[in-house]
Amino acid sequence: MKNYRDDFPILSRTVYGHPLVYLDNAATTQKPRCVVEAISDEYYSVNANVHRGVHYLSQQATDLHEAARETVRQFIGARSVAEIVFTRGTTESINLLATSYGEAFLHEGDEILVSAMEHHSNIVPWQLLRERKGISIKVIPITDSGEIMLDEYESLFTPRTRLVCVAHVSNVLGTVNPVGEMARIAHAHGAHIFVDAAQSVPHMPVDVATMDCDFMAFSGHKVYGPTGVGVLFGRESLLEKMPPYQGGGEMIARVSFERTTYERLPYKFEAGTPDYVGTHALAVALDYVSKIGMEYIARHEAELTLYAMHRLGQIEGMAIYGTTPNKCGVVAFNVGNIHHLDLGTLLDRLGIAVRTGHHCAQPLMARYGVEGMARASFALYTTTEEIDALAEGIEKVAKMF
Ligand code: 7TS
Repeated sequence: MKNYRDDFPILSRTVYGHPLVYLDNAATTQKPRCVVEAISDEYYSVNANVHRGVHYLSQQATDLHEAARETVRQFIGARSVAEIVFTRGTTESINLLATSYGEAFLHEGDEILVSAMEHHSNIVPWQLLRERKGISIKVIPITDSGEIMLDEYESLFTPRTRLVCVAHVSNVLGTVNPVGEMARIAHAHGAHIFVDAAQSVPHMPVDVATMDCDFMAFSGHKVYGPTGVGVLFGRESLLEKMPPYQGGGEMIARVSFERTTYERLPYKFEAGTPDYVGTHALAVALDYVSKIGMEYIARHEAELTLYAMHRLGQIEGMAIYGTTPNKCGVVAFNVGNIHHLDLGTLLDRLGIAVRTGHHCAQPLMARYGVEGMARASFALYTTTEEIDALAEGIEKVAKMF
């Protein structure tokens, strides 16, 4: 693996006098210089609101914003830019989907399926919808090693099942779910499928056509892009039937007090001034990883994950959650009786940044009978030396207890 660390200035800083070992990439990745500079360059030399102006700067900003949509389209293999809705991130994408899809397609007594390993943002919006619409939510169970139980999954379908909501990659277990197979089963039962790709898009090639999903979402900040911008992909034929999520400027064709008509896709779902600097910077981030190669990144991170599973697995008292070989980028664990918060706090003193707690997946914590876990998560710039530092750090901390 070529050393890309020099592209990320923050990686050379120290924390408490130690070189930073940043292993919280599932929460957010660091930003390469080209992304940070794209943001400041646009504010310094282009900035103007998009879509509204005839003037030069507005057109230039609009061109960058719409070029970003095309970059995203290519990156995820969508058919048309009409299928690429810009949002604030995965969470907003799912809230948009739940609200708008729910309005168009779900009725009292309908059922949706949600896996046991979902992030709260792929649970709570569906519960809010349940309160509004009287739908029911069924949980797809997982094995102890952290895999979806496919037979059980299929047996959950009834004639009332409308939608499956599943993470492509779990933010805790790292399991890569068989979303293509799950889509095939969903479609065979006349249901749609939404794939939460927040933890897969940064780590592997993701193609909506290959997955054959109906909807998909990801966040810019987890794939080396800026915060505050994300994507909802939806099949054009479905988005066409769905009502707007929010009302305002940008999303209308014509407004009168008697009757308002909406813009064409995807603008119907993009009320208000978009984060047009963020979308451009996201495109720069996607170009950056494309140039390195998503296959290359996937291979590197698969090696790191294997190495980490092996190295951490040797530590006395180590319990790793998510032991399927088909996992990527994340290792969640507890060590002996050490509280995960103590473990994280003491590792931090050594300059090692891991996340601790429930990882916004409390039902999953309940599934494993724990209150929380520590979690190390990797990125294209992570090295085996950093994993060694983590293992040595854990061993040092464990001696204190
Ligand atoms: N879905 C998954 C699978 C995630 O991992 C996250 C964030 C989200 C949705 C929400 O993304 P957002 O960008 O809208 O916040 N996951 C994490 C995490 O694991 N630690 O911090 C945030």
